[in-house]
Amino acid sequence: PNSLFYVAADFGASGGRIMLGEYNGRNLRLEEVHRFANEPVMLGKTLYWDFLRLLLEFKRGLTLTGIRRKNISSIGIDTWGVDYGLLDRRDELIGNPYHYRDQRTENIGREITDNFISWEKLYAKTGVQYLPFNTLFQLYADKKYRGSLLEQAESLLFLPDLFAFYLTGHKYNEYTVASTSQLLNAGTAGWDPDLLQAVGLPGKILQTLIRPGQVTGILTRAVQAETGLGAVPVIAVGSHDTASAVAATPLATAQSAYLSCGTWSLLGVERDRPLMNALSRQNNFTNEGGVEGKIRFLKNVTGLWIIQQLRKHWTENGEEIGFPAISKQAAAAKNNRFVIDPDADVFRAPADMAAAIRDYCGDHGQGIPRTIGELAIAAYHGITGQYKQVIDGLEAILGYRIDAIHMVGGGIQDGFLCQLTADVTGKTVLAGPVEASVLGNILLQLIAAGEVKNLAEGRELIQRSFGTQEYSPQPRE
Ligand code: LRH
Repeated sequence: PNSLFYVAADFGASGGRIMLGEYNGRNLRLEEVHRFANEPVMLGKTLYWDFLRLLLEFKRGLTLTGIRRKNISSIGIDTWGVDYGLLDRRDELIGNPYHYRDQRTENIGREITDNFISWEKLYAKTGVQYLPFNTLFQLYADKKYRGSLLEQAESLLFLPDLFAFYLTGHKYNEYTVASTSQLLNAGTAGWDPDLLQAVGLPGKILQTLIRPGQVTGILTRAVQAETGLGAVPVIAVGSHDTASAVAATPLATAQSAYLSCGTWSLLGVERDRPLMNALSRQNNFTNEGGVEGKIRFLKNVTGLWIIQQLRKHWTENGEEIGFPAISKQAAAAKNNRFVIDPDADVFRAPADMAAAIRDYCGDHGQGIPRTIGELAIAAYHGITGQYKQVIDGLEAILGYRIDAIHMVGGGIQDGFLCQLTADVTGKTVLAGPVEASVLGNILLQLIAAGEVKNLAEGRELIQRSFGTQEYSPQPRE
């Protein structure tokens, strides 16, 4: 039989990629078509995504796709969560989408929970973890600082919805990405009108929620002309990148955890229902929406962001160094006692990550890390130490032992990180696939097309096609 071809557009905080998935009825194969950096722009004091550039790279990727293959079955889009664009009544983009690391949300969560709705109540309603940049908080900041813009807004589209809109002309909000907003009610999995009312936000901007696995439109004639592609359908996939990554994780047992490793580390389990209680709230676990009606019960750990920012710092200071070399030097660091708390506020968006780590270690009586290896090992210890805490928290809340951790995403190309994770947590690590978000994206397209029956069958396909690599925990000195 002839192969089928699917396009996945996957936008992460540090880069995007347009990939082709080839399905021959038995196995899945990936082909990279276009890869590009995602470089946010500081405009004065405000941090924005370079949305126009990202859309341009997306369309360039589609053009390159069309040159390789004429018979594209469909396109799926996934991106990071929480961020959004606002459209006015003429469907024009009002301003450029803000980056979730922008400072304008500082103290906003506090202001809301002090004045409008307590954190206990907000968590009980939404089941969403406290992160300073939850969409609810960002919208409140918009209202506070740029009220006139919010007044003009007719539609809110999360980033994947926004890309899809510019391809098809259709507006909707896909459920998995909407579930990161703190605007959904965990019980109904629909918008929570009380919540918007409590903080005085216009409910009309929210769109119809759609579930992953649905056709949402076809490329507009203009985009067809621009890219050389035909009337290709766009499918709503698990458009939150983490939802796609989890969909493609070949979980070995019901007691397995997943750990999606990119700029962020997302560590948790898949469940059939949300779980909100005092313990989950105190440990700041979130209930995000997954594909096939699943709930992603997980926690955000600041992940490779720290290492990415170290690399940026070194590069800007004339020291070109790649991730494999950083990892190697960390493993060989002479003084390897250093450890940071990667989730401390000082690491959210420091101008100089190396200085931030030196200050942190100095302030915590560890001495000053100086070499590349010492700075990096402080981050590795911090990150894997958090993994251990999250696993302990999960086991306490769930009341069972996690028997393995599936690591997926770009970060698993770092074997040192995988081994250290096994050693620190004492769990077997099963690493793979690397391109989890892309594969989850394609999987949902295969399910929508009826080529793959469901998530379980899809995960078998992923395991069969890509396999996993095992890291056993070694005793630590
Ligand atoms: C990972 C991710 C994560 C969100 C963050 C904003 O890419 O989507 O799940 O919390 O970005």
